[in-house]
Amino acid sequence: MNTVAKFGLLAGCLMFAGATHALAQGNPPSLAQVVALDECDPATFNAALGADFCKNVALGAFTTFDDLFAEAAAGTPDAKWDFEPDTLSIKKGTAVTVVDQGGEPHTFTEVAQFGGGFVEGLNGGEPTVPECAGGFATLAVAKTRILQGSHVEITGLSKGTHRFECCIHPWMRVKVDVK
Ligand SMILES: [Cu+2]
Repeated sequence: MNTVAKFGLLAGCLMFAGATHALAQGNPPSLAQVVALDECDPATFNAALGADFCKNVALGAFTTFDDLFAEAAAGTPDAKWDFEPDTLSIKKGTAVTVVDQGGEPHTFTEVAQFGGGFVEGLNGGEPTVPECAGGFATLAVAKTRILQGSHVEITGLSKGTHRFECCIHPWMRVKVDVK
């Protein structure tokens, strides 16, 4: 490639970068998505927790009910239970939508500090955080529940750092920085 061609390519890249930047400034994103994932094994979860608790289409990627507890107790909670992404940086006014693409229910509960949820056997020894205490018998916790295939939208987040975790699987955590 000769020098003129190189320069042309560079200029094109710079113009493209400039255009992208302008677009980003003109249209700030109004919605940021978080996905909740799990790979619960329908056979063993439903045997333990009741019919239709786990509606996952696991396609071989499943974790059994007993294994999930064993992994959590060993301090290596199952990474297939996950909120993605783990951190979000958004502008004030942006809504956060959380979609449960897993097979079982989760919660998206704002907590002051990360810690254990309300299922002691999944806490890996961490004490239950106050925001999860009482489980679904507590209205405030039940309101943060997300069922399989549904989503919740979090709006009105103030500037600063917000922490959300699942009160059932407390290693599912998201930090949202609002600027
Ligand atoms: Cu969960």
